[in-house]
Amino acid sequence: MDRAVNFENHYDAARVRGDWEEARHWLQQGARAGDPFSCGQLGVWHLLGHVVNRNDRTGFQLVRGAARAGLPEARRLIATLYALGRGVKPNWEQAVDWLVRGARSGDPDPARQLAFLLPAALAGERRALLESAAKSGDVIAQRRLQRDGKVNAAPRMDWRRIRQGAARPALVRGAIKAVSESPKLHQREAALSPDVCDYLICIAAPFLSRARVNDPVRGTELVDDSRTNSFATLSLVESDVVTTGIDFMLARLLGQTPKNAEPASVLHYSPGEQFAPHFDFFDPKAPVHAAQIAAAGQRVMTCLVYLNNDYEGGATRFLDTGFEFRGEAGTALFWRNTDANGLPDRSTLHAGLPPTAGEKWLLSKWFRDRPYTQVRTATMVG
Ligand SMILES: O=C(O)CCC(=O)C(=O)O
Repeated sequence: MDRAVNFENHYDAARVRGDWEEARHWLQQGARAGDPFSCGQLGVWHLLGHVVNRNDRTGFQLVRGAARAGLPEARRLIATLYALGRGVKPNWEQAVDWLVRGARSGDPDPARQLAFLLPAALAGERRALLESAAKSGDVIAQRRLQRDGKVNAAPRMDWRRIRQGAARPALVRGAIKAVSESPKLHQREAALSPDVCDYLICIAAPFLSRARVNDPVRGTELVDDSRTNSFATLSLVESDVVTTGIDFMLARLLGQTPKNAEPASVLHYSPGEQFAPHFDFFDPKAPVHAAQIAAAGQRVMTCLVYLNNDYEGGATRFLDTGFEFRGEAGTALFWRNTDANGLPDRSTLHAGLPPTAGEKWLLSKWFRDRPYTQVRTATMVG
C-alpha cells in the first residue's frame, strides 16, 4: 500500500457515511502499512469489540504500536491498559512510564494524571506538573491549583522523582461503620479525598447523557420518567490511570476483586431530577435478567461515593424502612444486593431522591459475582 495514502481521511469519510465495513477496510490497510492513527483506532475497536471481534491482546499491541509512534491519545490509553491489566499483565511502572513520556512531550493530560498520583512529599513536582497542564488549558489542573491556593511549594520538575513517586491511590486509614441493619448498609467516611472527588466530577462532566433504565421484558434500554438524572460511565475510553486506581481502591475497600467490577458511573442530578425506587440486582424471575445473570453474572454489590456537598435534599432512600443516607463528599456507602444464598435481597429497594437546590454528584459502582468481561457502554444500566 502506498505510504502517501491518507488512511485517516478515507476512514473518516466512510465513518461519516456510516459505512463501517469500508471504515474497517481502511483501518486494516492503514495498520498493515504502520499508520499510527489506523493502529490506534483499530486497537480501540478490538478492545471494545466494535465492528471487529473483541481481542484485548491484539487491541493492546495495536495501541502500543501507535503509542510508540508518538500518538498522544494512544500514549494515554496504553498507560491505562497497563494500569488495568487489559490485554497485558498489570504493570504499574509501565503505566507511569507512559504517563511520563506523554507529560515530557507536553501533553497536559498525563501531566495532570501524574500530579494526582504524587504524594504530599513531592509538592514541588506536583505543582510543576499542574502548572504545565494548566498552561495548556487543562481544566482539572486549573481547579486543583486554585484549591491548593498559595500554600504551596516552589515548582520543581524532577522526572526521576516523579517516576519513582507516582503511586496508586491508596486508602487512608479509617473505619467502616454499619449504618443500617436491614438492609445491611456500611459507610466509610473519607474513602476519597476532596481532590479526587473533584477529579471524578471533571472527568465525567463532558460525557454526561440522560440516564436510561433497563426494560426487564424486552431487555432494551430506554429513557423513562423513573430516572431523570444524567450519567457518564467511565468505561475504557473515558477512564485513565487515576480513575483506574480509584476503582482498584474501592474494590479493596469492599473486599472484592477488581476483575468483577463493572466500570464506574458518575451520576449527576440537577434540582428535581431523581432515580425512582429500584433494585440493583437482576431478578432471576425476569427472563431477560436471567439471561443477563447467565451471560455476565449477578450484580452482588453496590458502592456509592458521594462526590460533593453543595446541594440540598438528594438523599439515597431505602424504601423498606425509610432510612435515608447522605454522605459528606468522599464518603462511600455500600451493601450486598443478594443474601447468603445468592438470592436477591428485596430489602435493598432504594431511590435517589431529587435535590431541592444545587447539583448532586455521585459515583456508583457495581460488582458481579464473577469476572466481568462485557463492555458496558454509557447507556447500559441494569
Ligand atoms: O443517587 C442515589 O442516591 C442513588 C443511586 C442509585 O440508586 C444507584 O446508582 O443504584
